Amino acid sequence: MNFAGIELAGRIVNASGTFDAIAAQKAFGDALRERFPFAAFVSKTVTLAPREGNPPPRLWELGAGLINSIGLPNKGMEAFLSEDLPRLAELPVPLIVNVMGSTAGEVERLVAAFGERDEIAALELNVSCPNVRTGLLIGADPGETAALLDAVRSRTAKPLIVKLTPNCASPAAVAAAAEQHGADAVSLVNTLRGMAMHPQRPRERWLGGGTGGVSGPALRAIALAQVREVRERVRVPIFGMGGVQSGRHARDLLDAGADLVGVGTESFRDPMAGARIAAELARIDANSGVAGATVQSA
Ligand code: RRO
Repeated sequence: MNFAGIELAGRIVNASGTFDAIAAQKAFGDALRERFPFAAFVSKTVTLAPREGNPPPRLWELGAGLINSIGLPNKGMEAFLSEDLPRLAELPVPLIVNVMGSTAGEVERLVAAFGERDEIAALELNVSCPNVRTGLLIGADPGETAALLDAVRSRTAKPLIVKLTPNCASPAAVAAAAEQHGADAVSLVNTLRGMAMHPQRPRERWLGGGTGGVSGPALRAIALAQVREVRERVRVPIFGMGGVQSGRHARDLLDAGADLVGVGTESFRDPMAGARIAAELARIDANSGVAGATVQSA
């Protein structure tokens, strides 16, 4: 299948930040390359400068998912290019690099640098970040998102995928602004803001970052509704994700309007979940006579 100009062997891809392909390569060796669980690999968010991330604790388990408050720890653009890119380029699938900046100028530099690397198939713009000048969450505001795309679009010919946040009044309005200003695709949903109280200390919050992002099964119904709403507003392809744990969940997101499906939190339980879900989806499609369905072994 083709997604925004990228040729892919399947429809199941990892959600950014939920699968560390370099650590997995160390743990599983050649077996990972021979049976990579996703049809493309999306990196964790990369920023211009290195970042430490949030103080611990960074995770809280919910009955129906997880809250993370990781806070974007990463080695920064230069170290990513010199240390991580050569390893990620060895993966047997196209590479999508997720980037974030707190000004349009920062994102421009990231897009320009990554945009000229042949190892990278596409860029995902993580817009879940406040604009340091206006204080507005870029991805929560159609005008901010449009201005960001105006600044970066001409910096690369590679596909630009805008990762939408569910923490706003209308993800569909942001998607429409992204499309009108040159996005080749949109991805959704990122995590939904949440919080956990400390189990022992009254009135204290558990997470070092105060609040975090809710992922996992708790998000699935929200993802379905938002993907459907975005599908009704834009023509660009949609990379849908949120709480997918099975081929049935993936089929539901595709039926709601997604073209590609992300697996996130489920990979923490089982790193090969992507392969299982792809096989389940192929079986569901073969049994229901969906055109082009082929059953692959897991
Ligand atoms: O690093 C994080 O805490 C984080 C990011 Br950048 C994101 O986009 N979504 C999320 O749930 N966590």
